[in-house]
Amino acid sequence: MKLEKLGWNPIFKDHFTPYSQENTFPARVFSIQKENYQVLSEHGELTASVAGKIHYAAQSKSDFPAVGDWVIVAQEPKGGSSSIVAILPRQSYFSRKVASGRKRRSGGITEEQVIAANMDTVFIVIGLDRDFNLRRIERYLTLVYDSGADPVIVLNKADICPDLESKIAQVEAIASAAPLHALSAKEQTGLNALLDYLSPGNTAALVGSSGTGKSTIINALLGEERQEVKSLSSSVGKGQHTTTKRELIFVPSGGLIMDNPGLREIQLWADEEALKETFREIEEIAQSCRFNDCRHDKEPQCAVKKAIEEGRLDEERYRSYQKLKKELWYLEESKGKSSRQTERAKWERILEGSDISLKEMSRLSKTKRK
Ligand SMILES: Nc1nc2c(ncn2[C@@H]2O[C@H](COP(=O)(O)OP(=O)(O)OP(=O)(O)O)[C@@H](O)[C@H]2O)c(=O)[nH]1
Ligand SMILES: [Mg+2]
Ligand SMILES: [Zn+2]
Repeated sequence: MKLEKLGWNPIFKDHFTPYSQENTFPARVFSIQKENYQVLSEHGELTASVAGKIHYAAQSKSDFPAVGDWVIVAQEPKGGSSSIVAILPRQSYFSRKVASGRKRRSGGITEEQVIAANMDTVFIVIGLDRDFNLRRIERYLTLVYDSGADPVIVLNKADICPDLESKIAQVEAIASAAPLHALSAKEQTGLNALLDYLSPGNTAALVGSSGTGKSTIINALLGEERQEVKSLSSSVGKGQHTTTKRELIFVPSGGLIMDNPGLREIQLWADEEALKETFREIEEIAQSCRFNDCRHDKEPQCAVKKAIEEGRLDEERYRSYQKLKKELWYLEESKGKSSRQTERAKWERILEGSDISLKEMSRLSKTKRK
């Protein structure tokens, strides 16, 4: 198998150079099951585990390999075990916020979880049924802009949508910069538009709520029932995920596509820049506010408020923007808190068995700083 077919490019090659030695080769992560990483390389498919040094250095979930990652595999001679010793820098990655750690219920440690790495395109799959929701599209768009991959909006289930034109217009009004395709995976219409993003060496991921038809789209592209699909379309919204595994799949056009379990309430993990991309027209309007730091609340001569009054800006959209912005501020705050918690845990580990207590250590380091 040629590495280029798996998405290998000169940038990855550069990153690989320092690792190049006997029994070490680059491979791409295709799927993950518990501790087992299914990878593909020039030597074909194999199962690898993660080397101890990755475990040791990991500060968060995002430091472990994700589906789509290019990794360095070291193989013991004569068919011995294989382990992943490094992850090559990601060229894009789609992630979400997760809470983990002992105090999970009360928020726990805020961590980033990488769902898909090194994607060229992320298809945001929205069902043209009860799933249809402009605010959800904005949330996904922000995450995809943040990932570095190109967002493409896919409106599925066109066959059961009585007002397709109106739905398309509504989406175009809030996401004019992203390509938009309406299709029916069930009736296999409109799917060809997706092939443009799936030529050899290209990788795309499907994201969206459960039941929007991600797996049905894959089956239609493959022309076979490879992925399990929810049996009743009426079960949409029941919260059960049909797909439970993230994995990369070759499509006949030569590209790779990644199926994902549906994400229920997807939590933002992004920078404010990504939000600005999603809401670029609001950012533009805000340029004309009298004050640079206008919060578009009660400030005089606020261009945003004026635009809403004059009907040039939809109030719902503006509220959505404010809501996501608040969420990002909150995220920044909890990131800081979590890194302090991680730091504390690290020091506890280091000081374990020594005579110095954490309190003392912290007093010492404070004195030093003065
Ligand atoms: N009417 C109609 N139903 C569809 C279409 N595509 C998918 N469905 C139905 O929607 C339901 C959910 O489809 P899945 O492909 O399992 O959805 P999914 O996004 O993979 O769901 P998860 O794996 O749970 O995330 C199934 O009953 C499909 O038959 C479509 O184009 N039109
Ligand atoms: Mg599925
Ligand atoms: Zn303003």
